[in-house]
Amino acid sequence: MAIERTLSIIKPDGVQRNLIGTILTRFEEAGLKIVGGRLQQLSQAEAEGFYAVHKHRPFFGELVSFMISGPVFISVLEGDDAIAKNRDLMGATNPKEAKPGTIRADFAKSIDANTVHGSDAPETAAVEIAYFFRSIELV
Ligand code: IDP
Ligand code: MG
Repeated sequence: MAIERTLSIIKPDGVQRNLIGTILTRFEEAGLKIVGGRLQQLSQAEAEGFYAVHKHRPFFGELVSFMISGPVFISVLEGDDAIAKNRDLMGATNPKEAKPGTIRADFAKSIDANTVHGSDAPETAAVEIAYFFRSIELV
């Protein structure tokens, strides 16, 4: 297995419900190291840029409004197979379909307010990490 880095976002519903510590603990207990992170209130332009791949999808407007509805906690996770491992910890996009014990099954209220974002492939991880962090901000 390769050491990878992936971008995680604890979405506004997770931050608002004081779940930052609980969620970061799940990452750390699964062997993922937090190599950078901060709280941020995204602007509309920042959220639109981040989700640009979805800009033609019918839910784009709702997704962006939700992502700017409150602060998010953005972090970079590092470890063996970090991209897939984080996606496994997150669970399916729709919390109704997420496996028991995953973050989305345990905490998410709906497909919009689904508590966490995680990069889905090495290429998207590289782009998403560079969108939010300079290399000197990661240890
Ligand atoms: P992912 O977050 O599991 O990678 P994506 O398909 O990349 O899922 O979608 C990005 C985000 O857009 C999802 O996390 C979810 O919040 C939102 N989303 C996806 N599909 C729908 C939908 O059908 N209705 C409303 N929001 C959606
Ligand atoms: Mg995605």
